[in-house]
Amino acid sequence: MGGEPLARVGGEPLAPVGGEPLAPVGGEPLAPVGGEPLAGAAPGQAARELAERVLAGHAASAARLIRMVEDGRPEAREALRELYPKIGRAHVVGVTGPPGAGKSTLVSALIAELRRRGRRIGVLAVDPSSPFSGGAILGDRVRMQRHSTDPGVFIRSMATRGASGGLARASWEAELVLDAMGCDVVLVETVGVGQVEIDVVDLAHSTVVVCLPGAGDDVQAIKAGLLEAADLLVLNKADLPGADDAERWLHVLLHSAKAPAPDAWDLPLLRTVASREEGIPPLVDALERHRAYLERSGELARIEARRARRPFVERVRERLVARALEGLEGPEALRLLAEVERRSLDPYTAADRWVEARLAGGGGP
Ligand SMILES: Nc1nc2c(ncn2[C@@H]2O[C@H](COP(=O)(O)OP(=O)(O)OP(=O)(O)O)[C@@H](O)[C@H]2O)c(=O)[nH]1
Ligand SMILES: [Mg+2]
Repeated sequence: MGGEPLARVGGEPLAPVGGEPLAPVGGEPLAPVGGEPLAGAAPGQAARELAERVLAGHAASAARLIRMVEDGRPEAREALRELYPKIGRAHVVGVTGPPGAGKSTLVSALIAELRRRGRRIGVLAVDPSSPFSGGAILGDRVRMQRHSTDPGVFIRSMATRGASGGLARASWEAELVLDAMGCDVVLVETVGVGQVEIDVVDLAHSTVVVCLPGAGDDVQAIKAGLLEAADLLVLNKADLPGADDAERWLHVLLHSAKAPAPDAWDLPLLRTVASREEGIPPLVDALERHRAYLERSGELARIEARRARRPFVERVRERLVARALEGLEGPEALRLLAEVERRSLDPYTAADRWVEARLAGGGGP
């Protein structure tokens, strides 16, 4: 873990707030941000103190804890354990859609409007380490820069480090930290290119799918399952030629989907020009209506159950994999392997035996 230079760049806080300098914190994974070294105190104590600072809304401590999670530091787990019972307030909004649809510009415009309404905002810009990501983080930095001195806005970019599990994992924890530091709304931006954004949809209470005029590939992206994930559909770049056609087409697409039950959420289609901040207040209104709908309908409880299940399953998977891989260089494993080499045992049976033996010896949870 850690060490790949690209992932490092993506893992930097985009715009640390609360008086932090904007300059990235070198390549040092543990450079103490905010000047509170972790060394010295007992580990449990230090983790508790870090958790307290996060709960008090200290941005540099939040950045630091997210970094610790990404680096797989065991103290991070202790701090998260402290935070977990105290959170669950934030409205998590996923913003996804095809590359270049204007997601970051829209997020920036949403921040401005939400700030006008007095909300505290956290932003996670998830870089899927895809071919599209080359300039994305830099672009995001520029677009969101104007909020970097606002202490009510905390922006963090995260790399997925290749593995799709890595995305769900670190972004789940980062969202938890942002919630703990008092963010009312957490905006999570991902490029809609595949499985990655579906992972993030799993994290969100409300998912905004951003599309743009021009049909072709984005139509495909929407067909590929994004539409089913959408709670709000935004046609951005509504200033471009073809916007009216795209809107008509999207309406057809929406209404060809199954008719919603009378009390179900009616997926709204909104037009925006994010670069000119046009159409943003109706979008924020719709987000607030969706949140209210989730509460009223009981859907929120279902989403919370999904959000609780995901990290649990991930942790179980991690623990089991770690346990099963223990001792793979030891004599028992080598004996099994020798049989596989001699072809007196096939690798499937060998693996079954190994895993069963490892897990049987492990005791309960
Ligand atoms: N004409 C027009 N251009 C826009 C609008 N919104 C964003 N843009 C431009 O579209 C380009 C891409 O915007 P981004 O916000 O970076 O798009 P994105 O979806 O975040 O891009 P990736 O994260 O790289 O997938 C930028 O040059 C924006 O200035 C809009 O409403 N109208
Ligand atoms: Mg972007």
